[in-house]
Amino acid sequence: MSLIQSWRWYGPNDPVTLQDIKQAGATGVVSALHHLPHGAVWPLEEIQERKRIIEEAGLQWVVVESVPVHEAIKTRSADCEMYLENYRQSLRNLAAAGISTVCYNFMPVLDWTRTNLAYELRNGAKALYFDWADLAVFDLFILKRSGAEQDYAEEVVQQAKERFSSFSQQQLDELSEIIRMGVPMEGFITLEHLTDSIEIYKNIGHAGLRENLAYFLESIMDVCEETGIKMTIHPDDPPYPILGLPRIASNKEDLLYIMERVDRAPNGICFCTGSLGAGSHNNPVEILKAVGHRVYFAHLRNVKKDHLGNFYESDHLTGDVDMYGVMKELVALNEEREQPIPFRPDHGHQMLDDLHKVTNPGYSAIGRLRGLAELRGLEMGIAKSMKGK
Ligand code: DNO
Repeated sequence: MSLIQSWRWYGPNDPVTLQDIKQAGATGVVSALHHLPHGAVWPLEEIQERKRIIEEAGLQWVVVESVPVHEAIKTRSADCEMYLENYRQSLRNLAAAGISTVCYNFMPVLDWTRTNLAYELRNGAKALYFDWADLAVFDLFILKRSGAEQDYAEEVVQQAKERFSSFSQQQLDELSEIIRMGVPMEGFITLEHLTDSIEIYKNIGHAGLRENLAYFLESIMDVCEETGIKMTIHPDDPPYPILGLPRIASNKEDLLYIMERVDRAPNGICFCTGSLGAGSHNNPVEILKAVGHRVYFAHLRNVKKDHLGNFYESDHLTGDVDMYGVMKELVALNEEREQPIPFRPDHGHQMLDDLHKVTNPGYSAIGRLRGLAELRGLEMGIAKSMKGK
């Protein structure tokens, strides 16, 4: 039994079609109802409709990524109970439609964060990039967060000052947009909203956010157990605090804490090699060994970091993440499972024809097709050589 080779599809508005996905060789689709506002109940009919479209194309909807956790739950503020009930109802509806793996994250306000969506590689392809000095330009001079300077190395602050004086207004606006963007289909957060949220999370802190996650998990686990839904938390991306916001899913200790704190089988992990691998404190293979029994979904991609911790997304097999080691572990885990583990090539370079197309950052077709092909070959080689032993 092989892993389920999957592909993220943003839905009917995604410039990458289901036909493209089939040609790339994936069999599983990872999708979400991105048009629904965060916190709304996902109606059964809409879930069924999405499922029908995917199945009609000859594919299978294997993971929902994501059912977003509303900020009221993350901050445990007014209306939290209502949003929890909505969440449970969405899970019931997904289960009724036959979908059983759900991805989510517990990152405050912002989802994944990059500072450049078109970092040009030597071969002309474009990759996503995270640069501390660019983040500091945003933090110090655009957001103007109080006390921000203390959060950066002196060298980074210096670089940020130089860059700020050389950037044009257009460059600054672009940087600001890139940082405030999460999932492309789900819009931007405003500077004011971000500033207010940072203040709210300051009071919640690391311990408070952990409590809020535990509360969230405890309040949905019964429904998960009744319906067979498996939840998978996506690690923080990047895996350290940014903009003064607390982070609680950034390393092995965090993931173990989450699993042990709410020690129930549906409380699982989306193992994202690129997110974890962006932290020099993390060894993804070692983390997978520690948490593997609760990994129900994987994102496979690679990163290359420099001495300051800046990183770009490298080719899937080459970079700081030992992809061979990760795949070996995943294949072994998968052998033990009744249900195969889905993985998707997470992000890909914008390359070849895609350089001339409008694509969703990280989610163009050809770069992911390359990633999937490489990962699929790696999986096959490992699986065959393991059998031979
Ligand atoms: C980025 C993705 C994330 C992920 C969410 C899960 O490419 O990995 O946006 O979907 O964080 O909730």
